[in-house]
Amino acid sequence: MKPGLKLNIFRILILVFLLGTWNSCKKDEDENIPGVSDKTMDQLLIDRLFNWSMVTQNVGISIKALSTAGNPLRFVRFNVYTSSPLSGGILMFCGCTDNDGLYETTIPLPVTTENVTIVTTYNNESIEKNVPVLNMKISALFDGLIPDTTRNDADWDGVPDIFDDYPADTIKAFNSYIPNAAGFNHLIFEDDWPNSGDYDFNDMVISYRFNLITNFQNQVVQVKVILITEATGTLQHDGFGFQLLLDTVLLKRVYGSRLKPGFIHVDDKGFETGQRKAVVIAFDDAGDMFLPPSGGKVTNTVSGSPYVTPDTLFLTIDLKDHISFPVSGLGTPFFNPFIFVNGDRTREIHLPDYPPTDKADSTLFGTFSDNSNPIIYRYYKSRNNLPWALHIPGNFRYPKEGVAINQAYLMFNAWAEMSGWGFKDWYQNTSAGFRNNSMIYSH
Ligand SMILES: [Ca+2]
Ligand SMILES: [Ca+2]
Ligand SMILES: [Ca+2]
Repeated sequence: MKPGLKLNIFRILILVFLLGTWNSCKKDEDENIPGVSDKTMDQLLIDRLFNWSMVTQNVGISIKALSTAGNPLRFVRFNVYTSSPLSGGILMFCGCTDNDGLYETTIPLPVTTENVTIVTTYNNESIEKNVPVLNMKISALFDGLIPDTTRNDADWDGVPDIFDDYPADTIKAFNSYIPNAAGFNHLIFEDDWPNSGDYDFNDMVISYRFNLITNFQNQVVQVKVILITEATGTLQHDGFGFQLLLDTVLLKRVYGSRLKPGFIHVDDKGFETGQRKAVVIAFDDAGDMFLPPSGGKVTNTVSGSPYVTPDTLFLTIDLKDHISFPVSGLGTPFFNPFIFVNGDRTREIHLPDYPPTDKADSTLFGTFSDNSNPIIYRYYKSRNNLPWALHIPGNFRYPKEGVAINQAYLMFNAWAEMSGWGFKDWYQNTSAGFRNNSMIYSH
């Protein structure tokens, strides 16, 4: 253990102790908690290898369906919910069993998720199990199911009508959602790269929900995205796009991008030209669709300034006919997202340790505050190992204009200095001591 790290852990333990003492005597106060690290972003001691992604993990799901006789049952549908649907749980993933009676897939979940609820409805009987997430795995056995041979399957895809979200479409069978059928994940950006900015992470605030549409084999055939631009706390005009892991040869078409003529060049399928992997530019200028309120310079980051309704974009990506991928083969949404800054397509800003696309100007790496080194796959991290973008699951309330994220979220420093192993809920915990609400944007 490095002496610095040891000292850090010691400091954090003291902080935790102080905070605990404070909380026990002053429960309702949520501001000015003594003992919370008041370091500025640049003072943080961040491990060089920390990639800031310790908020979600890919969890393997394995569900088995057996008959009363102990035989595997095919085409049994399972729904995976955030918690019991009887008490407000929301659908995340669903699919059906194969010849071995298995439904297996991969689902990105917040690292704070401890349980999910799995439900099957079989022979009009609904069976529900609450299942823990253990070592990035979810396993469940549903046995004693009575085989039912009377079910209709109008589109002949093998998935009975009662289980088929698309009962008249042979290609499609199920809707699975990230993060779930009602929620959104967040991407937040600083746009001064390669200079360090003010770390308010509101220069571009995007929330999104994916629908991964799968077939009778639980393989993805179509991807739908709801993409909401919530705030642009910047004077620059930025665009947003993402790189898929896939070659465009495997893709049929993308619909829904909002591009003005003459800036972004796309092929007849809608993907950006000159890219080795498929790149979708969702919009080329947030300023075009999301104007600041009259007299204002930034949108939805200054409390008291008129609120602008967030812009919503619907994207659809069709895979080529007869091409499908397991969820894990597609990669984890939002795959490799990025913004590009102020009408300069070559100035891309990605999540830490995610590579640029072929359009990026790589001569900017290692300049100003940036400390990227493509040779060791180190990207978009500063000399102090700080990021320019963060991916945050679920609802997230971003800081006000000019307020660094660690002034709004008081356990951010501890989380970051512990490389994500402590205070994993820094962004979602509303208990006393976790956030300073006066530093968070509201309208
Ligand atoms: Ca069917
Ligand atoms: Ca179908
Ligand atoms: Ca800002």
